Amino acid sequence: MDKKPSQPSAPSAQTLARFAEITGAQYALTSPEDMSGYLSEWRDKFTGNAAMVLRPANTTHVSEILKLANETNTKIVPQAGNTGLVGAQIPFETGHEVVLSLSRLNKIRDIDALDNTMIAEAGCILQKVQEAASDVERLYPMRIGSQGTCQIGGNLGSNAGGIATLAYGNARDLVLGLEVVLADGRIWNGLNRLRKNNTGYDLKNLFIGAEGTLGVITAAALKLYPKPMDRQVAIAGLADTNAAITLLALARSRMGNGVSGFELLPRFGIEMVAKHTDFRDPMETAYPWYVLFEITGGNAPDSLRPVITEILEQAFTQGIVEDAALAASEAQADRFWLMREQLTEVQKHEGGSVKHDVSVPVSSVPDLISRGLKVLEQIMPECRPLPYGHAGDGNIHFNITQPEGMDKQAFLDRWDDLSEPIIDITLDLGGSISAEHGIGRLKRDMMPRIKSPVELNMMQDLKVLFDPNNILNPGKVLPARHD
Ligand code: 2HG
Ligand code: ZN
Repeated sequence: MDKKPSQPSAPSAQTLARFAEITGAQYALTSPEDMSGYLSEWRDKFTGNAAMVLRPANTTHVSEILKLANETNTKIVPQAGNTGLVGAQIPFETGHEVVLSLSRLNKIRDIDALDNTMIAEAGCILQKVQEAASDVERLYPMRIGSQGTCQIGGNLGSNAGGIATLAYGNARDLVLGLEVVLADGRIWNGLNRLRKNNTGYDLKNLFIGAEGTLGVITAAALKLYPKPMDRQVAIAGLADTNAAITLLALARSRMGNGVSGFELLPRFGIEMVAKHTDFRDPMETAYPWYVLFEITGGNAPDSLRPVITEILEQAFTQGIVEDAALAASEAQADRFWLMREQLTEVQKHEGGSVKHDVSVPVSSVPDLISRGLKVLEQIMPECRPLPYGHAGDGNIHFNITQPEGMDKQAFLDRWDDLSEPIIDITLDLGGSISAEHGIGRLKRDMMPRIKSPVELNMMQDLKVLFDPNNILNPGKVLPARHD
């Protein structure tokens, strides 16, 4: 399934020496120990080999590296924080590719609170960007579980989503301009900071979400927002998933775009986090479903407290919500969110997990979940479904944890049996098989199924135009034309 790209040969010793001259030998890694952190990702789902890992210091280095790669037909795998979930940043097993790590390009070049913009290099850790914005009383709104390690280049390359998408959009919506190195080494300085610039094709949006297959993003002009004056967070217990969608509509009718997080979790999710972390269920009674939701805005600290209280009271009176716990302090609000973030990690402790990152129209979330659960019950009654996530965006991680006591590999060998019906239901509901994680290696071979020939051909034509020698992350995102 995971076919390797056509890979003529390993780069010669002479070519590798020329790469090392560009970065300096100390930043051209070749030993297995030095390279190991770049050759697999944290879940160990994807592992590979490389001829070298290059750690350039700046855009000029990246440009020289790509120029040489293009001349010598060396395949390049761009990598930022290495937290991606579809294997785009991991080389194949051949050992012929060169990993291009952007992590040393980690400067915030500029921040302008009046313009509400920041220019950040690709290797900046997301949390550093959030903190730099906060230091000038601004908000860079992207929030994802891996924010302490993921980097801006990867966020943009994968068009990452996360928990604030429903209020602020995906990575793509947070970018005004880009600096990109093209496959032949040319540098495009497109670091536009204008809010309005209607001058032809929108090139930046080709590179965002392209997973390093069209060019290497080295810096971005990011949008900042005013820092909200207040934030209120609650966990609500619900009888079913329809109630979640009704609660979302109710919260939005009061707060509009101020609903800045709306995450759905089944009871199993709460139990799993409680089992593996020090999180304790804030409600006495157990409910089948939970929503973790946040509203932000207001004009003073705690000014939204009466609003969230009213929303919850109204929801309770209308029978939408069974019970709710309102975070009593900032620290408790952080703990509620930490519980949600840890849910990704704790799945590992329960063995194998078949993962999905699907989206459907928001109103179809209950349908997706009930149809998915029914079909899984028939295929493997003992499996432990964990459909959770960004219900406010219609984006559900319909993950399936292995049955207790089952051999992990035996469970993972059933991946396609368990996954196919979830994909079928998603497509039947007009949904997408990748809402926020991208395509990478994991979903590449599904592209012909989900894209029309016309759409796929346009993408393949663009690839040839931008990267005629196919040196940039070959074998990721797009199947070869004659596959
Ligand atoms: C999340 O929302 C991430 O926590 C990861 O997108 C989802 O573990 C997953 O499948
Ligand atoms: Zn997610």
